[in-house]
Amino acid sequence: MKPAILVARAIFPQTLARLAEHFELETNQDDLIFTPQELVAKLHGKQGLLCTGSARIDAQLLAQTPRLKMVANMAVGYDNIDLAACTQFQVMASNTPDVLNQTTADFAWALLMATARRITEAEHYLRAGKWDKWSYDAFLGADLHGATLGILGMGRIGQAIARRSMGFDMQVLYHNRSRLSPEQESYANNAQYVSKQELLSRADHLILILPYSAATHHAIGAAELAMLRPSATLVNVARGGIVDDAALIAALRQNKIAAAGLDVFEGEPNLNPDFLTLKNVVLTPHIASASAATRRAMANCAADNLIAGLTHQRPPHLLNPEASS
Ligand code: 8YV
Repeated sequence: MKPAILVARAIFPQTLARLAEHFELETNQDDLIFTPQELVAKLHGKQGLLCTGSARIDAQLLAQTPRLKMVANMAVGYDNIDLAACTQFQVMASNTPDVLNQTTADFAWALLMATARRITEAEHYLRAGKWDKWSYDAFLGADLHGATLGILGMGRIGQAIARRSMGFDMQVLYHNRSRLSPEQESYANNAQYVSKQELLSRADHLILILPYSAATHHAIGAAELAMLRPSATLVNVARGGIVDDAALIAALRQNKIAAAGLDVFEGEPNLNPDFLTLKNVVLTPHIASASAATRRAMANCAADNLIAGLTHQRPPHLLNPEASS
């Protein structure tokens, strides 16, 4: 008999077909977002779960899902998963790294360019029929070429973002838990390691791409925003909780920074409605990895992990090897 799994979110039919070769599936192609209680009920008798960040996997859930052996997250970030609890309950957990690095880096640039050059604000003006003449000072933005790019969090995606700055002749500064190797710094357009304070005070454009955890909660709050230049652009393609959104809204309102490009929000998808009243923001609904090819690769990667984990092989992207013994 095939093991039973829950695919907790809607997914490509091809991925479901592949999973169905190995498992009895319960699917959710209507893409309902389950409450924790609903998730526990759906997981009854299931050995595997394929999920996204909308599923919180913690000790409370795991204590009620004794058959569960493996959770495959379709995301590189896994702040929704309490890894220590998974290990305690001998549940393997996996993520989908690497396949999304380049696509997410592309998007970070799209958001930076749209924000610094006020593209969505200008488009709204045009669509509203307000464009009656060219003006020398309409929609003046900030240059990217020759500017200093700051990157907070210099993992694989951060390095891919930095590399793209070569074409804009930018100087790259970064801050990270640890310094990169000389080879990695050279790949990342000769990025220079600096303190967080120096990064904030020198960046013309600052991109956040660090994992979310208790340690990085509100890594950018009122104090950090005050260190940024009034002309600075802030881009967040990491996680909502990294920025204190109320403090960011205040800084944007008071023009303490020039603009922000945000793909992630605290409490998303229920973002702070004050964001919608601001002109100096570009807001997107958590789509940095959303290219057709990359989302397919992420789905395949999550499926590979699940298939391996439930067929006595080591999942390629196992996050807690201690749980597989
Ligand atoms: C996912 C992401 O699409 O990989 C991540 O960490 O943020 C996105 O690529 C999203 O997290 C799905 O929950």
